[in-house]
Amino acid sequence: MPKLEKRAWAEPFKIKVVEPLRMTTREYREQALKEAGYNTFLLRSRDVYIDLLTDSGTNAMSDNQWAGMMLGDEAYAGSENFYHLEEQVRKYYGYKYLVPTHQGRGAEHLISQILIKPGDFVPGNMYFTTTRLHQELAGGTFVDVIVDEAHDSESLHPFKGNIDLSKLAHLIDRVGADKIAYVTVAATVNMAGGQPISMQNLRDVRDMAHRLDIKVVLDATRAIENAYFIKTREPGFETHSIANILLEMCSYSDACTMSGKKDLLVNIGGFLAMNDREIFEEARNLVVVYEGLHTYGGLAGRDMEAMARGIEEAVQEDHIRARIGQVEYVGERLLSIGIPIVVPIGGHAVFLDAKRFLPHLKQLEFPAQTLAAELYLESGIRTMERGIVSAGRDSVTGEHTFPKLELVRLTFPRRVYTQAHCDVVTEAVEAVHDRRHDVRGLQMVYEPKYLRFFQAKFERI
Ligand code: PM9
Repeated sequence: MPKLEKRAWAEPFKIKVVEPLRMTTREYREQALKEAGYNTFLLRSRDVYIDLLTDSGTNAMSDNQWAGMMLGDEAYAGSENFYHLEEQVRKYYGYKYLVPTHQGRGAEHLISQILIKPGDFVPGNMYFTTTRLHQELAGGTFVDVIVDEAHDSESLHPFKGNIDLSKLAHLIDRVGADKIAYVTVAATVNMAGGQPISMQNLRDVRDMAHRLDIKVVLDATRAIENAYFIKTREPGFETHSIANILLEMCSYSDACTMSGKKDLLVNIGGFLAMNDREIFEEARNLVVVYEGLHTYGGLAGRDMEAMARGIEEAVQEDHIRARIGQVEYVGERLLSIGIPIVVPIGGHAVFLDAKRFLPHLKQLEFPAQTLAAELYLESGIRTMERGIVSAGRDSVTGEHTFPKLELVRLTFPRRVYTQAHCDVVTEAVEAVHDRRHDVRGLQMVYEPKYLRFFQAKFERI
């Protein structure tokens, strides 16, 4: 008798509340897509069947988190939930000081304003859209110092999020250490395909930066997913707990920006955390201008409570194994039918390689934007472009930047979709792949000034 395949990543929860999904016809979707200017960000959520746009704020909270929402202390100042969150951040991330923000970009705004002077450089392991924009708005120039393998969707390097130390050293030599505002280190690297950074690399970056008195700021948005990859891929960490790996990762940085909407299993929330008292004083002062008082930073007490509880759930081994296991399941199924995706499979998403999927389209015909639109048309599944539209224009020349990676992200919200949904997704991708030669590209007909991917509009060529 043939043996059943083992399902080691089965979900460590059962479902208590459900939300109905709406299916639509192809004709309906054709119209909806046209009205949305072929931009999946402009679709109405009610017109989407399986929503893989993002894992940001789309997670299912646990009964324990919902119970915590009822304990929201909505005092303007000194909310109990702030102190709980502060205690949890100290325990699991290890930083001394906490400033809550409404979401990750609130924290990016504060740290950029505090540490960047006009003319400074900010090296990092590949740009992220909101992070880079805040660095530029503060007068800085982002410089990508990630390893070359990160730009190659077929490289099997286990830590494609690593910083190339020689690129970093070269930049410091060229501009001088006093012109480096800080090193920004993302774990995992979203735009590279959810790829992790190794502990050894984090240690080396910290050593190089600290020798020259340069600060390291970690983007800890998906650091718990990164910790899972360190545990499963980096020799010596097999028996360490996710919580301990996370603490060690954070110990190699001076501060972190955090979007709690990802790892921390909430629908809204973020924070800036740091060890330096002076930076804390400035952040605490600035947060009242942009976000809210330093004990709520734009969040309700109940949101802080949900995030405090979410931290503890997020570091559980069975949770993280199931979360990444689901993404791997989809990625492996797609690989088995010859679909070009970024390998190794990332933590939060499977990334289709639109350049190899639609090789007949030029980059200015927006292959990834086109593929995301086609997937929606085919199946009602919503995904996100991560290619030339997301990369935007050069802040100095105003020209398009042409990223090597032209990707469509199938992003999995945590604890939301079932394995049957995963199978529907792979079938939909296969159906578009079967008719890929007939797919025509797009032209951009409206382009907003900032973060154009959110609101740009397109027409079929
Ligand atoms: N990431 C995502 O879908 C949501 C917005 S798309 C621009 O992947 C990192 C690594 C992120 C991130 C958001 C933020 C900003 C910072 N760093 O969205 O402001 O992936 O909470 O976080 C999105 P907020």
